[in-house]
Amino acid sequence: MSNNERTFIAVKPDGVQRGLISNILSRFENRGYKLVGIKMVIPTENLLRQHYAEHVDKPFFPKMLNHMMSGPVLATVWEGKDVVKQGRAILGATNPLNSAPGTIRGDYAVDLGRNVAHGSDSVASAEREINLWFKKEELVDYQLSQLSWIY
Ligand code: RTP
Ligand code: MG
Repeated sequence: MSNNERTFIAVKPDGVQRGLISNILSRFENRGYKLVGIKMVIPTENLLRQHYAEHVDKPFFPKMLNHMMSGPVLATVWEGKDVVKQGRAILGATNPLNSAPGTIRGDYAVDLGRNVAHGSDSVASAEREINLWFKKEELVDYQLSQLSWIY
């Protein structure tokens, strides 16, 4: 299993407005994942239509689009062993009413449309989403010395 796997995690506008950024980042840092990209973005409709391509024809899409464009999103890329799957576990189930306490959604959300954060659902989606939200030069390659205590 690769220590260089990457995932795309975004704090949605509701998470940003509620001041949950540092809490969400610290969960990934504390777990031992390396932050390789981070920026604030107010996403365009075009970006969101590509990001959520699998959902564009669903009835909830217009409402979701509206919400996601309503304010800044914190876009991040994290690297480490099994980070895609573990990232989804850290987020919790899509519907916060099914998310276990201890997960981000299980601790901070009750509404499906206001579930605080996004995480890539597969390694292939992660690659696609990272390329969509970040330019190559915005991702930083570096060694984290504390990782020798984790791996
Ligand atoms: P995300 O992409 O945001 O990380 O969420 P997810 O993979 O856990 O769930 P997904 O199926 O990809 O759904 C994307 C987002 O759409 C909203 N949603 N609303 N029936 C509805 O009203 C409905 N279903 C999904 C949620 O905010 C979900 O996170
Ligand atoms: Mg999804």
